[in-house]
Amino acid sequence: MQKDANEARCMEELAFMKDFVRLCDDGYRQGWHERNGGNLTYRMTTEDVAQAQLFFNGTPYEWTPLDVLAPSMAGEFFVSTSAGSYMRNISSDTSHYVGIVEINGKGDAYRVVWGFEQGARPTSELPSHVLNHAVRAAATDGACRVMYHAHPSSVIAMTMVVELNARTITRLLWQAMTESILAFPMGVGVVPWMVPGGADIAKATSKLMKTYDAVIWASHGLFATGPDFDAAFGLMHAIEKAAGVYVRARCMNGGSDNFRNTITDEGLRAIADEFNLPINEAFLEETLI
Ligand code: 2HA
Ligand code: ZN
Repeated sequence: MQKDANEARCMEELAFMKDFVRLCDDGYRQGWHERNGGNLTYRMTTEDVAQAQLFFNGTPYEWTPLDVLAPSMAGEFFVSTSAGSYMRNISSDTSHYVGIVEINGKGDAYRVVWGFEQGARPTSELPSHVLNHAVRAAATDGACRVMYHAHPSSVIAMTMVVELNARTITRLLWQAMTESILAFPMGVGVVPWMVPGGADIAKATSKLMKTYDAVIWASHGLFATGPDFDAAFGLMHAIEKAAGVYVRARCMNGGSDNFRNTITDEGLRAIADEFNLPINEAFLEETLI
């Protein structure tokens, strides 16, 4: 990685930027990013910033209000997709559709230090991303760095049909396939339908991020987080896969949710025991001893 950084001739050649771009390509190929749907941010490490600084603009842009207050994110640098960018175009025109922003000392404004060429701006969901980063960083002792928003079909379809609460949806996803509880042992949060892009949905989401590393936006999509790009992408992938299994099973079952076979609560507990998972007990039925 160090060798890579020393030899880099531009921002696009740095390892964190390559990983960022790769996730955008992978997400597009999964079909999660119609038009300009979805967005991605990455909270840079001090080593990333040291490497990237060589390529920062001579003069940063003006400070712009964030519309939310995130004091713990003061001084942090984020890589972000741009508002209106199509994920399928990120890899071919990175300095236009991706940029790096610095958060000010109060945690209530940002300025662009690289990228967003030709007048582009950070994602419309930047307030959600920064607030969520603040909450997930606190919940993970600073480990969480990636915040990924996508529009995967099966998750969205599921929210049209099932009761919109975290326990119900988590249980259905856990029961659908064995991998689910391994991938999201604390479960998945759910925000009811809200207007996207503003402070209200940002606050509602960040509240849930205290408990969950993934949050569904009803009739819209999903936020998945993680310490690195693999973890965030993998979480998105696992949740959408489980939702896809649920949707197919329900279709095959004539629309009924009265399934012949699902993983029992006893089975879920056994997985949690075997793999020593920090499972959300409140989402399992109590056992009668
Ligand atoms: O278009 O996904 O939530 C970007 C979005 C807004
Ligand atoms: Zn969206």
